[in-house]
Amino acid sequence: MRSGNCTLQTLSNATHVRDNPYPKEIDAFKWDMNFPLIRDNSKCIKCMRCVQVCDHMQTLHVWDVLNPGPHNFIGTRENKPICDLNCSLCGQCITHCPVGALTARDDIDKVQQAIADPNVTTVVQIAPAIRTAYGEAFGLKPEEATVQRLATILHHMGFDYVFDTSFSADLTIMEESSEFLEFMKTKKPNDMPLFTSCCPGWVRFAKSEYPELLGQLSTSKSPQQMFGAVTKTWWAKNHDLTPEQVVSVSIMPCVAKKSEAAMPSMTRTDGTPDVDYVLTTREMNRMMKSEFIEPLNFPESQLDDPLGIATGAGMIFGSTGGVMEAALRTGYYFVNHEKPDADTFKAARGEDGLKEVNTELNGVPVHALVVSGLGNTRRLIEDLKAGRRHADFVEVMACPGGCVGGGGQPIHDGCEMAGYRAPTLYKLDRQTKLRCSYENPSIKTVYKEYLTAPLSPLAEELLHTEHVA
Ligand code: HC0
Ligand code: SF4
Repeated sequence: MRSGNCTLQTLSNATHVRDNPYPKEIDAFKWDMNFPLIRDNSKCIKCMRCVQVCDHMQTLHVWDVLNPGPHNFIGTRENKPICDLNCSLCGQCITHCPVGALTARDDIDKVQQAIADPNVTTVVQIAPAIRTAYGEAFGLKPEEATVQRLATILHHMGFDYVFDTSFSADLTIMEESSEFLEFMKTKKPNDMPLFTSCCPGWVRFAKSEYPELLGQLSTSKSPQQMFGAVTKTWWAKNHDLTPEQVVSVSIMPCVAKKSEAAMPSMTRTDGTPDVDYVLTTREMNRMMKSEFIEPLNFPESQLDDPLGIATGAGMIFGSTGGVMEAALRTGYYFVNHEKPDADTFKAARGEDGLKEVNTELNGVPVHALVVSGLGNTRRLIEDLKAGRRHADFVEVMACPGGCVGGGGQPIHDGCEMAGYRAPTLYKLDRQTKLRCSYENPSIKTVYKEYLTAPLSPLAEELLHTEHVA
């Protein structure tokens, strides 16, 4: 999987090492191949990067040195099955591994089978952070790796409809901004804040580390899941399709999104998931390479209507601070009934691990915080609990820099890429005519034809969830 992008392979080639003279290490335990994160110890060179990243950056201690002595190896803490540990599935160990010892579960076959099945309609959603990164594996410049070019490629690969997760990011904002304004009506000054919940790495972290805070997490589903729910109901009905005839695929920069899609709370009453398969950016790139696709040979085309229409607010979701900025833009409109200057809340931008946005909504001061990286998140929560900090609304992203630096993104060994990718999203936001989620014409249609209004009974049923440990 990492052939051609493996530091050890590069060094071995340079030093003419062709064979491995050592016997293949026998795995100390059988890995659960259904888990979204896979470890192959036979490829591990014991560099300890996964241990360092998980311990120091994410403060989760999932990996450890086992069997101290000449036969030591890196494994899970206390050699426990990975699914029994508190792994957030942020995937940062994968993107920091210099070889291919850590990978994400490969779901390409299942997607290719769905594409080949004439009895189903395949729908694919493209996450905000993909538009900044997929071209890196092909040497494209950011301005060449457009989502419109990707739309043509995905159609060529056989997907029937190509849509945009940024559309449902706009939908998430409609629901989450409304939820926040309701929350502020009863919040007392020293109460804990409302936390965003669209990052499944953060939700997994909250469940294992701070279960007492789960009631503070927004009930609004993530854009990935809102997209799935709307596609298998409103959109399917409009196309004379039953939910079973639709296979919903998402392309995400994220490993944790694979587990989010499979959560029982994200399935329909008949037990089928709203999102059937999640591919990481790397998996999509492998699919493209297996079909000998040269992206620059493909022209740009528009994403399909109506779930392919997004505002700039839905696009900046892929960077730390983007969700908060988008939520405040629409929150401002909801209370003032006038369009805000889209740059009003720009204090949310930038790569810092913790940022503050102080503003006022309806004359009420609002103190919003934006945090990325789970170590930073743990420190912030400890400060909030101890009263050393105060906040009304907190955006949390598990990966440093947000999804642009996600664990499913292309790997450039030794380089942190979030700061390189995020500016593309902000550039797209500046270039987009509609920069606030409530302005999205498709969002207006879905409320008019189906959901009626944010937080309506149908919206609550389809677009909201409870977070339980
Ligand atoms: Fe993200 Fe998302 S912004 S979590 O980082 O909210 O993965 O890109 O798709 O769902 O939109 C990831 C990225 C998404 C979701 C959106 C959010
Ligand atoms: Fe996934 Fe984004 Fe959260 Fe990372 S920050 S775990 S990529 S949703």
